[in-house]
Amino acid sequence: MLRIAVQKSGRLSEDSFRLIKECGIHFNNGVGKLKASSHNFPMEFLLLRDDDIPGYVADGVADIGIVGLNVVEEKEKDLDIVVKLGFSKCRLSLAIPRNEEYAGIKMLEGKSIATSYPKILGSYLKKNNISSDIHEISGSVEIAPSIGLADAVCDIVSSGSTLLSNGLKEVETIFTSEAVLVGHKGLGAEKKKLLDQLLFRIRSVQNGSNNKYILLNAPNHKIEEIANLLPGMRSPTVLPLATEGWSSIHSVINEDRFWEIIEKLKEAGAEGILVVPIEKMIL
Ligand code: PRT
Ligand code: ZN
Repeated sequence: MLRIAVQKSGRLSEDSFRLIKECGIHFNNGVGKLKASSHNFPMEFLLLRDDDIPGYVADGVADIGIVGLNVVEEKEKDLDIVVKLGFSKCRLSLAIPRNEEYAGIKMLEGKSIATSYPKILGSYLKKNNISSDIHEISGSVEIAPSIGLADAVCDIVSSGSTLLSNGLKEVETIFTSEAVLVGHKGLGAEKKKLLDQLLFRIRSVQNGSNNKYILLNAPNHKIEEIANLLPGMRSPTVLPLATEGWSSIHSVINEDRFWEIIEKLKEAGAEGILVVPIEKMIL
């Protein structure tokens, strides 16, 4: 049985549970329950506050966990970062009152900075040879300057609207984060095998969402030119159309180069281009 620690409710929960479901692992998490188990994969779920996840995994109470890299870094526990999950992306940034001129990081020398991330901030300041007064608070960091508690803040930013509506401006990004799968160091062979099975499924889901299935029609004399634009998993599939002299070409293209390839395909004479999402992609 592989025990996974997942945030009970908060910004990581929905995407964590979605990923587990997309991996084909079913479970029932009744309202208010702190534990759940799957009936089709040997996995047990511990539903926790995100701050507790690194500790539970480091101690081996949970074998693996899903948590923000910012929390992993701040907690300084000895863990394996198994795979980055690509959701809950955010950054930890320094911000000062909007009406103040920013003259570089040196201006924070001797100033007070409110944060919930004293360790990450402390090591950033140390690296930059700055000594500031770190004021640790657990929430609502953004109001600290307006109530006179601190000169600046160091907080998680996503869209930036919280800073803006509190009269602050972002001046330095000190850490970038996303959700990660963490693992206990030294898992036994049985658990390692289950983790490998889970990782195989996660990679298939990730490959699926990073790629699109593409179908298009082209005159036969253009097949070679078009096939060269479409590397596919091996090479594109070419099927004859009922109309003489035409074929249907099928392939897979990466999200990153999607629009660039579509433009080139059109120039090369492709018609009736269809693009379909891929649920899973086994490589
Ligand atoms: O209850 P529990 O302790 O489990 O949860 P929590 O309240 O401590 O954490 P939660 O659910 O808010 O966030 C969990 C994780 O999501 C964080 O550790 C980050 O890794 C990630 N994440 C992604 C964020 C944000 N985006 C985010 N925007 N965490 C917090 N915020 C907050 C930020 O603190 C600030 O107050 O949102 C505000 C800024 O958002 P913008 O969009 O206005 O910039
Ligand atoms: Zn938390």
